[in-house]
Amino acid sequence: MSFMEMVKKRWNENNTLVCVGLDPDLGKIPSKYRSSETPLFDFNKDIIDQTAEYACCYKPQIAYYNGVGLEKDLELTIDYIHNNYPGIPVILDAKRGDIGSTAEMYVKEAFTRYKADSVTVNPYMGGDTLQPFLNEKDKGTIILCRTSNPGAIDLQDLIIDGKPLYMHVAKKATEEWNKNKNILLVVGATYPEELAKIRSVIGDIPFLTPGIGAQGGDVEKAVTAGKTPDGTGMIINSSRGIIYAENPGKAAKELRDEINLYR
Ligand code: NUP
Repeated sequence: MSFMEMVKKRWNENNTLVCVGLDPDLGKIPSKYRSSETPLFDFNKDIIDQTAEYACCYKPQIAYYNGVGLEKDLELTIDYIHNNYPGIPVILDAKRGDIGSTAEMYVKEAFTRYKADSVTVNPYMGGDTLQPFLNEKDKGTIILCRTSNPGAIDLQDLIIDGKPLYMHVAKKATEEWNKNKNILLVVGATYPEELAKIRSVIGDIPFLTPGIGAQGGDVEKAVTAGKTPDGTGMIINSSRGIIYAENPGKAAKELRDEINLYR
């Protein structure tokens, strides 16, 4: 089954748009995990077992693993999800993007080495650098469009030919790059007006929407602005807000329920 089909099945059968971000920081996880040889995996395993029922996707950010030399923990985490919760797809958040021959290696990294179902990419270098990802028909290519951080305005909002740069990204993604129907767009929950503006030109292309929880995005505003007419179309991520909650399962359930109020 393709990434897109897996996500749709999860939205509909499990009635959840929640993406659990697996961004464990060695300095922040409980000390009982730190003596293990695979501390991040052990921590993630407990988070996954508590949140699986409420998750439509998991999203590990690669820097939390390779930044500290614990790539093995990332491999074990993705294997664990596939083996124990085969209906839940994994998004590798790596924001890749480079000339075609290098992009081919990034494709190997995401889909052969880590066996992710989808990967985030940066479109700044242009369409040819996205093509190796887009050629993987069954995988998701999630393109940065309007990010959740304050500095998103620095470049993404620059007006070119009467429209902000992020609208050009949305238009190209919809009209030129989506031949295999495997594109999604990153649009932050912290910018509901932009979510609505982009939704108005892209049809049903799904959003990956981070910025809920620790970054302060408003669930009601984000869902109302970003959903598709059938009340889906969004993969709404929370990382720190779930993994460091006193009860991660409860936090994931509460986020699912809050999102569902506005679908
Ligand atoms: O625009 C983006 N904003 C963002 O926070 C695009 C992203 N991929 N992210 C990622 O989402 C970020 O790298 C982190 O992995 C997650 C948000 O984490 P948190 O603020 O929910 O803890």
